[in-house]
Amino acid sequence: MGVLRLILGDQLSHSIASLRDCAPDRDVILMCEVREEATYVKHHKKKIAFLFSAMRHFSAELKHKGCRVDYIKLDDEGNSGSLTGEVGRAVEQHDPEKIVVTFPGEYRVLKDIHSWADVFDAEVEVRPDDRFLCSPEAFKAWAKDRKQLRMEFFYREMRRKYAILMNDGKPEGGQWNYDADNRSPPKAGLHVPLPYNAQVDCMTREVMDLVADQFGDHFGHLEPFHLAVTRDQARYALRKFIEQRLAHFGDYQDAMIEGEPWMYHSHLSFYLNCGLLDPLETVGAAEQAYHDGRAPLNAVEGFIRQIIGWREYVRGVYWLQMPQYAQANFFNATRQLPWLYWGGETRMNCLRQCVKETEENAYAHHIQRLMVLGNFALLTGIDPQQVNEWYLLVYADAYEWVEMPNVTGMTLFADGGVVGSKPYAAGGNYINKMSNYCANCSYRAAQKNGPDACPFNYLYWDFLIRNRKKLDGNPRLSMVYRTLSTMNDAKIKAIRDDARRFLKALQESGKS
Ligand code: FAD
Ligand code: DLZ
Ligand code: SF4
Repeated sequence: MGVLRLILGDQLSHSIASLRDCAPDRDVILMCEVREEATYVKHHKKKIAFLFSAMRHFSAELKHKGCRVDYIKLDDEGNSGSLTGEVGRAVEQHDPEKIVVTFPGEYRVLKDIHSWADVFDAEVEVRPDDRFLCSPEAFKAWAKDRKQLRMEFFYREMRRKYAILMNDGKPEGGQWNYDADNRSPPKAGLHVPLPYNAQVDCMTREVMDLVADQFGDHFGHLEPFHLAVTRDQARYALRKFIEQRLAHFGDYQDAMIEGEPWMYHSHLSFYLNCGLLDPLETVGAAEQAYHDGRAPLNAVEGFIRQIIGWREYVRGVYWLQMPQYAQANFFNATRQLPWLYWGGETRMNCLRQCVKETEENAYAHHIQRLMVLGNFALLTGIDPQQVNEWYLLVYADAYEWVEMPNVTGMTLFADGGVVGSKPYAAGGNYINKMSNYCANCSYRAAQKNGPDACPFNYLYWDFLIRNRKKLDGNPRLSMVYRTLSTMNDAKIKAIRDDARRFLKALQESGKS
């Protein structure tokens, strides 16, 4: 036999490097549903159903093109339950001249792949994942000798290199970044378009039954299932985003409305991250909408920055910092993840809404992840490893390369400032301004202390007091520490007492 080509669940791209020179008459493509990948963290039921269904559809497309695919279903007899086990069975069955695989999205999988040459006594070729615009090596070269890895400068290089939104070597419109025009609070009566809603076909239904049967104790709802599972469907979702949402993407990027989980976001991360959509085709569609006059520059630039800026940047940080990044804990935070992250009762309406939507959709938008769920974890000092595990399993777009820098770096500042120049800590005022959650909350957003005060208010100052030694030299926090130093002893005592009382009750309400 020829070559054994392994395609992982987040490598569902027909143009992926490991398929490029495939000889249909000699090579075997291996795809496998394995228990280990579904349970090394107990992924949300909808995430497993999404990936298994997308994998099965992709395998059917490959077969339709004439490729030979060994597709191992989760409940197939003999399924060993792990990627290494399945590669081993395929090597035994086919005796390939070599194994080809594309660079994976998680360090733990890369380690396994690197062991295969010895384990199977076979040549293993790991090809670069050139679906990304910046390789780990190129990022390392960019990062070398820089004191700070600021995303904005990285982003400008990507714009120049790929000639995106550029005009005669200058940024379109004269500025690199239009965030000053973005991020309005939600307006009353805003009409948010309905999200893309895929039809559930027989293949997806079969997978949903399998997931209900095998992973019934995992977090999250399977129904309703709304995600695209083929490239054609994902491209349709992209078109719908461009037509219906992109124009307002910038304006309401940070806004949160109760009962509106989707807002004007694209909901394309599911497809970008598993390979159904290509980043360049996605930003190309947005840029075209700008040139056609269908979306303003602030929206289009903001959207493109998320994809060629943040998305590429966090991947670069992940591969630059691993494996020690997984242990980062700048604040030595040790609190257990509270039960409320699993849907446990809480009086805090913002957290209740964001957890409920996460449970239903395996999705929450960026500001819900960062400024509600993440801000709470930061201020209450939850153990970063537990926070990472939660984010990795609850979101259908989560793979470690993208999840970890967003959690450890951007949200928890557990890396001490690799990603962010200061922690994204905020009191209730921010959530009150950017959402309507506070109107339905039993706490009072404007109240600073006492049993009815919004917990974010005193937890914010308590966090700054507790971590003063680590933070007060940070120039970006000098204003807040100056404000803190004007507070009298009684005020400080009220903050500390409220925080202690709240954290004790949180602890007693049960842990994960
Ligand atoms: P949009 O708001 O429409 O943005 C467009 C695209 O830009 C996204 O699809 C995504 O590909 C990219 N993007 C935007 N922000 C980021 C970012 N910070 N990092 C990387 N890509 C970005 N994103 C994931 O894809 N997987 C994760 O596991 C993940 N975990 C996160 C955890 C935390 C704590 C935070 C704060 C952010 C996380 N993000 C993650 C980033 C971001 O929240 C999601 O990409 C976004 O919410 C996905 O929804 P969307 O497709 O509607 O995004
Ligand atoms: C997330 C996931 C799940 C739930 N199941 C599988 C699987 O059964 N088979 C597979 O090849 N990939 C799966 N994945 C995606 C992998 O975990 C992903 O490829 C690695 O995390 C590397 O990014
Ligand atoms: Fe959240 Fe505080 Fe507003 Fe309640 S008052 S919704 S806890 S920010």
